[in-house]
Amino acid sequence: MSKERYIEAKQRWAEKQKARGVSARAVRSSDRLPPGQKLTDGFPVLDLGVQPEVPLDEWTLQIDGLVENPVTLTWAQFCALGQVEDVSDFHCVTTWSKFDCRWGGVPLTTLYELVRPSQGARFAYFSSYDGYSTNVSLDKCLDDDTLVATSFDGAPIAREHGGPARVIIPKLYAWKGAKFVKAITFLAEDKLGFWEVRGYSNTADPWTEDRYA
Ligand SMILES: Nc1nc2c(c(=O)[nH]1)N[C@H]1C(S)=C(S)[C@@H](COP(=O)(O)O)O[C@H]1N2
Ligand SMILES: [Mo]
Repeated sequence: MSKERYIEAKQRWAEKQKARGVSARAVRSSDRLPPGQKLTDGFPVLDLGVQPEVPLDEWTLQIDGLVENPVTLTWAQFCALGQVEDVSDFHCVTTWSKFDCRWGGVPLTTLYELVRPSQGARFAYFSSYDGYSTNVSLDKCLDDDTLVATSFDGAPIAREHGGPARVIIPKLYAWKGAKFVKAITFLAEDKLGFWEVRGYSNTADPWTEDRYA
């Protein structure tokens, strides 16, 4: 199941690159604003009140769990992986949306390929340097627009927006994208993250206003 999703995502990515060039965004409906959302020009900051400072020479990204090849990547090793840029919309559950965010980073599919999750892996659990966590089923996040992003608008992601590296999953509400990401764990069974244990929806689909469980 996940393997198929992964291959499909890689195919969509290749088609997108071929058709539109590196920084073009996916085709989407003409009505881009999900129900109940308001468009913002700014970029609000939402976090737990802690913006951890992680020096690049101390930063690592651990990818483990139900995988054949667990890794702990240094910043240099992470940056040596193929970087892409993708433009996507950002929808926060508190009802603001921001269009055309230009993120650069490493596709989740690349990391998936690197660690080789076993057949039984169906969920990803993301942990962050500020103690945050969130969980997503691989069916929803193994997509061509899911990135572990290190740049925004061509510049390193500011600490307040989750630098050095944050997860972007554009098709879900933004709380599913871990800022200050520290680890990605592939799991057979779902495990709820920080907001998910506090009543937020586990599936987080902006188009069906799937906000709270
Ligand atoms: N590590 C971490 N990641 C996080 C959060 C957080 O508190 N800590 N908040 C989430 C929420 S609710 C949203 S809307 C987005 C906000 O990202 P921004 O501050 O860049 O707008 O980050 C998500 N990722
Ligand atoms: Mo949010």
